[in-house]
Amino acid sequence: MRQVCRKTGLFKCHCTARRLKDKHPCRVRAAPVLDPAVRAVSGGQNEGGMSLEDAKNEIDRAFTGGDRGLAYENAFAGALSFMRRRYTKDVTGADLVVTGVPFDQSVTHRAGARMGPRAIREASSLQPYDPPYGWDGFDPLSEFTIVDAGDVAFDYAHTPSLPGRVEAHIAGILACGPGTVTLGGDHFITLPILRAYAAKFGPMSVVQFDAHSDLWPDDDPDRIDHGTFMYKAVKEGLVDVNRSLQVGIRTECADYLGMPLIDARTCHEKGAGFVADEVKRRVGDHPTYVTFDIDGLDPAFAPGTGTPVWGGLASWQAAAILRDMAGVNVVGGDVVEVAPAYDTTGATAIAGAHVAMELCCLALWNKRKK
Ligand SMILES: [Mn+2]
Repeated sequence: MRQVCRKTGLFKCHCTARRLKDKHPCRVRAAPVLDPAVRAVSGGQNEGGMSLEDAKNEIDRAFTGGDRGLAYENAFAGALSFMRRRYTKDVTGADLVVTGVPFDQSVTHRAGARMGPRAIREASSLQPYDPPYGWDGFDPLSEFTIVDAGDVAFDYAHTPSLPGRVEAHIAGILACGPGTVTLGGDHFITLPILRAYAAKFGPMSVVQFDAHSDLWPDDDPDRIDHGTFMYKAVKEGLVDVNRSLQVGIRTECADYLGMPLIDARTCHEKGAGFVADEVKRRVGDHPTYVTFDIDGLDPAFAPGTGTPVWGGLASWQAAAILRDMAGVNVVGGDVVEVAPAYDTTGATAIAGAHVAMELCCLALWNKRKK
């Protein structure tokens, strides 16, 4: 038996957290080798930390695994859920709920984001072997119960009913306590999500990563348009403009409705630290929703999206900004506009999965055991 880390479940020789943190409580524990059938019955055998030796037996953790822990099943195999979290419609007791809205009928040009949730779940299977990098050993997968509640149900041929379905879906989760990280879907879905959040928290601080401000005027309540969702959110009073910020903008808009922004060029010239400081200064400790349109990234990093615009953030810039936002009172978020069909490499969905995981880190950071 080799020694494994109780916290990460890795062999000690692999345990990054132990190498990085002297205070990391890495203790000797025998690595169990379990019959997969036994694990399936008992569930959650990796909650205390599973070793790489056990990876050969782990499969379909989405329904054989427990609430917490890293995951080791082969990235190319098994039932897909976000980060191999438990797939359940019962969110009782969850600290955070990941859910999908596979809707893309409000796009201006190229459709395809309806395939985003599935692609992001698949891309996320590359990540759950280790705690997220750069978070000082913080391991939300082991420390908190994150579940995947699957996708919202809706009639694809009855678009007018979509907003109400999404709002009710999110409101139902929020009523149970946990926040949500939603996988889109096009950016319109953020409007009904914000309606649910504002009903619970009042007008929200919103941090929006995007190439577009989505503030084009649209006073027709029946229109469902991903380019006007923020206009409606502001007009409906869902957003506290003075405590919000848009990041990475690089398209014109006639009237920004007072919404402050840091355009892409300023991000490049002043750096990630400046942007994160501005976010913190703007939102303070107000309840904050982070909406990340994947087209905030440059098309070189995220080509699989409906309305790509050059000059955007590099993925390393977005990673640094999100990490440096730790401490912000993030109560929920989403990553939208991942349209995998325009990207044969899968890079866009991989970026989307990383963004979603960073959102989980931000939402749980203030609740972590110090
Ligand atoms: Mn957008």
